[in-house]
Order: sequence, then structure tokens, then C-alpha cells
Amino acid sequence: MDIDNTLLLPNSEHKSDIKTPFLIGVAGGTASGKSTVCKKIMIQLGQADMDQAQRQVVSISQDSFYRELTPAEKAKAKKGLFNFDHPDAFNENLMYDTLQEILKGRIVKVPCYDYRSNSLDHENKLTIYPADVVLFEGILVFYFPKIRDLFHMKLFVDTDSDTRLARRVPRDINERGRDLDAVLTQYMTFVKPAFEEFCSPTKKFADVIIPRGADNTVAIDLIVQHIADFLNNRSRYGSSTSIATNCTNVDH
Ligand code: UZR
Ligand code: MG
Repeated sequence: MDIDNTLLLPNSEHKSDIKTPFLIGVAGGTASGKSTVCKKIMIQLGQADMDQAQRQVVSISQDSFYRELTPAEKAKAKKGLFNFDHPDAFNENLMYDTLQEILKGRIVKVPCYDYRSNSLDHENKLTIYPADVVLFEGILVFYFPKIRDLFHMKLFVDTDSDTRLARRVPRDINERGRDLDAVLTQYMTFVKPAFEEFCSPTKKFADVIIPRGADNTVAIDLIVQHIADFLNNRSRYGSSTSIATNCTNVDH
């Protein structure tokens, strides 16, 4: 594995103690294993059981940036007639502004998403403290050009559609309070067409494509090694370590 060393050198122009995180985008179809890949990365880096404020690596979901629905849209959502897989379902500006704040090393608060009520939980916001590495995962994180351009590294979790559907059905029924008919109708009406139109074409923007998702331990090990090298160098040179925008040239 060949890592571009410009990523790791101290940057004399940034003498302050501001932590600019290494921002990693993780995209992929529904139930492809994005969250699991992020979790595995955190576990392997020894970050999963750490206190939020102490973490060097944090993971944020794009679901926190679903926009508030109008009463009419909420009624549609209740009947499974709202398209949550369309880019318009997200608050692009808030997503961009939040990532910009994170890149400036500021503390941000993001709402959690409640799939049962199809709404954001503003009461219980998650506080994201400045970290060295931030993972941002979601179906459309590479769709919006100005957001896509913020990432230092882009991963696409590429899992077969039938595998994804087989995972999505029990997940929606058990964790998201749906019945089988509603899950399949929503899948055929919105999820599958939107995947083909908006998500799948963003695979070409990825630096690393992870076939078979979280089962691909070799790919995850390579990515973890890359992040660990970055963290080691940052602790050696301090948090002002510069991050080159072309820092994703991992040979594998
Ligand atoms: P992942 N989603 C819901 O099911 N309900 C909501 O209120 C909001 C989102 C689904 C969304 C998308 N689609 O396919 C999925 N629908 O969450 C993305 N319908 O989440 O990447 O974890 O599968
Ligand atoms: Mg998810």
C-alpha cells in the first residue's frame, strides 16, 4: 500500500490547534452495509466503546439530514407514498453547512432520525466533537456535487441488490415498524428506481469500491490501515497535520 506522504506532513501554514478532520464519505444502496462498514472501521480502530468526546473517529449518518416534511408529505409518508430515496428528501444546505463546520473543527449537533415516525428527533441531538477522522454515510452522500467535493476519501459499498433486499425486508419489519406489503411496495415504487437513478451512478466518484460490503474484511483492513497511518502521523506531528485533497491514492 502506497500512501501519499503529503497527507502526513505538518503544515506550516496552520499553526493553530484546529482539528481539521480527514473526512470520509461512505455511499451505497439501501441495506448495503454502510453502517456496518463504518462500525467495523471504528471497532478495528479501538474507537467504538470510547466516550463520544474522546473519540478520534466519529461516524455520522445522512439520515440526520432528512428535511422536515410538510403535513401533507407526512400524511403521504404514513401511507408509504413519500419518496425518501430521492435527493429532494434531504436538506442539502444543512448537510453542507454542518460538514463545513466539522471541517473547521467546530462542535456540531445533529438530530437522530426516527424511522417509525418518519421524522427527526430534535430533542435528542447527537453532539459531534472535533475528531481526527469523520465518516459520513448514506445512500446519496456523493450525489450533491458540492458535498461530494468535501470528502478526502470516498468509499462505495457495493452489495448485490437481491442481498440488499433480503436484508432490508426484515430490517424494515423488525426495526422500522412496517409490514411486508408496505416494504415491498415501497421498494418497487421508490427504493429500486431511485437507487438506479441517483445512487448507483455515484459509484464512479468513489476512490475505493467495497464489493460484498461488510463481509469484505480485506478491503476494510486496507482502509483501517490507511486511517491508522493517518492517526499515527497526526499524533506525531500534531493536529495541524495537513490533509492533501489527493490523499486517496491507496494502491491495492
Ligand atoms: P439505509 N427511510 C425510511 O424507510 N423511512 C424514513 O422515514 C426515512 C428513510 C429509508 C429510505 C432509504 N427509504 O431507502 C433508507 N425508504 O431509509 C436509507 N423508503 O437507509 O441506507 O440505512 O438503508
Ligand atoms: Mg443505514
